[in-house]
Amino acid sequence: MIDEIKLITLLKEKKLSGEELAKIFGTSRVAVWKKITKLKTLGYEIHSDKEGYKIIKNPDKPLPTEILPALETNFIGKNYHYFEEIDSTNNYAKSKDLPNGSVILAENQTAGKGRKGRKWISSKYKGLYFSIVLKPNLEVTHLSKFSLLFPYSTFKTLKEFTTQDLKIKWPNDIYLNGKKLAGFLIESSIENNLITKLIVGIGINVNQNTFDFPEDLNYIATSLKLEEGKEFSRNEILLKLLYNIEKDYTDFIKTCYINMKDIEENLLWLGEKVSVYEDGRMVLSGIVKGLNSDGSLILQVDKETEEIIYVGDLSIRY
Ligand code: BT5
Repeated sequence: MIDEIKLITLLKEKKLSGEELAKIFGTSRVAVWKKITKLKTLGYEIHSDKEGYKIIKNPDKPLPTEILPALETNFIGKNYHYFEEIDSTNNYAKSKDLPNGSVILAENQTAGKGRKGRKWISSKYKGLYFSIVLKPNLEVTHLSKFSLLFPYSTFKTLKEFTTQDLKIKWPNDIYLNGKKLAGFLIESSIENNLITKLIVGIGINVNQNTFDFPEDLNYIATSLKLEEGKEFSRNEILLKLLYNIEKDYTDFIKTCYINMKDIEENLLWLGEKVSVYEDGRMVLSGIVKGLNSDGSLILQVDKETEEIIYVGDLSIRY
């Protein structure tokens, strides 16, 4: 058997002949040739001449062969499932009993889900669409605070890639220059007041052009490329994000603390008037005042009255 990751590591470093590779892996030259052909179909550019093979360009696809050797985490992503196409990574994660920290990523989702039956559009090879399976065994009272951790970690990570106006839209979106850049679908299992399992679905628009979105999303959605005018490495973003989420998650499990003040300072529409909707119906409007320590939103509805909005099926709009 030829270990693909080892083969790729070797061929990124130097040129090696079919014979040398066959010797290293204790296999035949035909088997080596077959593996090289497979790597080419995955998108690796491989130069070959009389002296041998050398990888000259890696695909910017979050393939296991690119992600696993570069992961700097202790458990998130170590069990990594990559699909060219799937219905929904959250559905896949739910249908299997996967270990803590498993990551399921798809290049395309045919039934990508938003909250409350809404859809998430996943243009192939353009964004990052993945789910993380976590088994925190934390008291359910921490759930709304805990749910903010993932958008917050993603926000901090994406800050490293853009200097433009990046904001957290309570409770679970990230906006760039006033348009939606990322969305989160967190599905939880609760037993005896404990959060036993979380499936954290994350969708981030990275290299989409305007025509990659359906027309009705053009005023709502954006990508890093659309705002920054250049392509980004999805692999680099994914690797940093998994690292940051693991760090924040591990800290949270120990302390149940999240820097709510920092989230508050980066809230979309802070100090502005918004309306709150439930099932598409406006139920309240007021000025966004900030966040409580449990992650609920404070709205000033009139001079004397503040209303507290809890993370649920509500959404806010400008
Ligand atoms: C969300 O729901 O924003 C949650 C999105 C979660 C997607 C990830 S991808 C991996 C994992 N597997 C899944 O099946 N899902 C998760 P919500 O807040 O309900 O927003 C949905 C709304 O966002 C839609 O009704 C559209 O208006 C808009 N939308 C859909 N696709 C979008 C996109 N690619 N970019 C920006 N906005 C989008």
